[in-house]
This record gives sequence, structure tokens and C-alpha cells, in this order.
Amino acid sequence: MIRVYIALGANLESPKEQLDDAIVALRSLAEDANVQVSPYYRSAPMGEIEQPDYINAVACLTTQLAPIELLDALQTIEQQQGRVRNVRWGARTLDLDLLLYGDEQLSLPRLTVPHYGMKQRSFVLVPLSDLAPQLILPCGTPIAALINDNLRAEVKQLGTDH
Ligand code: PH2
Ligand code: MG
Ligand code: MG
Repeated sequence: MIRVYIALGANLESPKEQLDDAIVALRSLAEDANVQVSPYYRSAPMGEIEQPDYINAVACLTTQLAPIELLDALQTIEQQQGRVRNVRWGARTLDLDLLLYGDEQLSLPRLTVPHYGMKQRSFVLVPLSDLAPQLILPCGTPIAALINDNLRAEVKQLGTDH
């Protein structure tokens, strides 16, 4: 049984509902149907492409799935929620990124874990530290060492009644 952290992001077609629906779908991947979810955050789009603001969150669950099985399952959920892959970093109904798979460091053709951008992204680090303030990343860095006021100012917490 492995504890995994998954980043959720959406900026099209009722993004909050997309996250709500994704969390229901993630339960089917969890060993005990139990998924912990951070507060939802609104953030400006990272990158050069003009697109709507994102709603982001992080979920934590334990699973028996192997890393590639989990990646396949996440991509199936993205597709079920109407994800169309066209522009890199473009707008999307749902993005599910595998951030952490236990303590493992994986470099596979389809999958890099920890997620390559997670240490730079406020919309990942802030909700991740809400869920796991004591977390030590596989590289040995405590999540707390990556959080600061500037980073927190980049994201706006929404209600937690989801
Ligand atoms: N995801 C992207 C590109 N830009 N910006 C924000 N704020 N949140 C995201 O999840 C995001 C993004 C590509 O995955
Ligand atoms: Mg993705
Ligand atoms: Mg992403």
C-alpha cells in the first residue's frame, strides 16, 4: 500500500465541479475509498498562454496500483471529464498530475516522479502543505522549507465545504 499525492487543476466548464467530480472518481482508485482533499485555491494561469484562472487542489490517497497503472487511471479520469490534449499548458477541463508516489523517484518514459515542476508551483506547494505540513520530499527537502509568504500570496483559498 503506497501513499500518493495528486495535483488537481481545471479552468474550463465549471472548474470547481470538475474537481468535485474528479474526487469522486479518485475514490475508486483508493484502497479504502478514502481520499483526503486540500482546500480549493484559485490562481492565475502559469505560463504564456492567455486562459481563464485555474482552480487547484491536492488529494492524498493510498493505493495498491503500480505507478503506470495509476497514471493510466488518472488519464482515464481526465478523458472521462472531457480533457482534450491540444496545446501544451493550454486550458483544460481537468488535469490530474501524480506528484508523489510514496518516497519513490521514478524516471520512466511516460512518468517522472516527483512531478518535475512541483517545487516551483505555488498552486501545488500550498495545498500540498495544507494536507501534509510535515512532509519530507524524496529529495530530502521538507515541504515547509519551500513555503513562504510570496508563494502563499499567489493563490487564493476558496471555501472548504467540498
Ligand atoms: N496547469 C498548467 C498550466 N498553468 N496554471 C495554474 N495556475 N494552475 C495549473 O494547474 C496550471 C497552470 C498545465 O498543467
Ligand atoms: Mg498533467
Ligand atoms: Mg499540470
